[in-house]
Amino acid sequence: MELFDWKNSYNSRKIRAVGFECDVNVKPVELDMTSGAHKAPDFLAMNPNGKVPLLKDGAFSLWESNAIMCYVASKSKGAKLLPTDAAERSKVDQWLFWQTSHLSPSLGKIGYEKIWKAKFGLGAEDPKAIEAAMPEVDRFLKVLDGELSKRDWVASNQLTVADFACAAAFISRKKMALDLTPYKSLTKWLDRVESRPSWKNAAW
Ligand SMILES: N[C@@H](CCC(=O)N[C@@H](CS)C(=O)NCC(=O)O)C(=O)O
Repeated sequence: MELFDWKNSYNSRKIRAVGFECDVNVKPVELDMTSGAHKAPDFLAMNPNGKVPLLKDGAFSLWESNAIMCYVASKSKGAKLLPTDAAERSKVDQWLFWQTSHLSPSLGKIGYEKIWKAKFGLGAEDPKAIEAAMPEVDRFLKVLDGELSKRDWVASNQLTVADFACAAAFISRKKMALDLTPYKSLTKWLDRVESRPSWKNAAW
């Protein structure tokens, strides 16, 4: 399997971590997004969104990082990280959808101001935009922290792909000046995920 990605992409890191965790070989192929490699016709033919990550497994290709994570996990012995019981699996799906619909879009507004504007020359950071985005960030951090006060892992009592999906959203928390100290259960969980060898191996 080849994973077309970019070293700054938090979406790619979680897929590589799942590959290590599940002992599935995922070979990274780095695209230089600053030079627009993700908009080249040959890449757009595989992903018309012009976005990374993109997985190629022989003639099969797949985009959307959480779908890719589940595909990689499903290739492991016993589908590690993906519960087979319908109710447990639905809880994993619930958190995967929540991460893409709520957690990452709210954090993304801060990331845009604090990181991406400077990286792509899109103007100065706007403190008012950050202030306006914070209530939504706090709202969802509270949800995650509250659930993690009841168990060690996001979706169930065992580690699943949902932990990698949610943890990846916090990769740039220092650059975003995000203070997680009020969220005690969340920070302990983040430490549990980030101390796994799979997570460390997935770093560029
Ligand atoms: N929902 C997508 C988001 C992918 C995404 O936005 N990727 C960013 C890099 S992290 C990208 O390729 N941006 C380039 C663009 O939007 O043109 C996923 O989870 O894979």
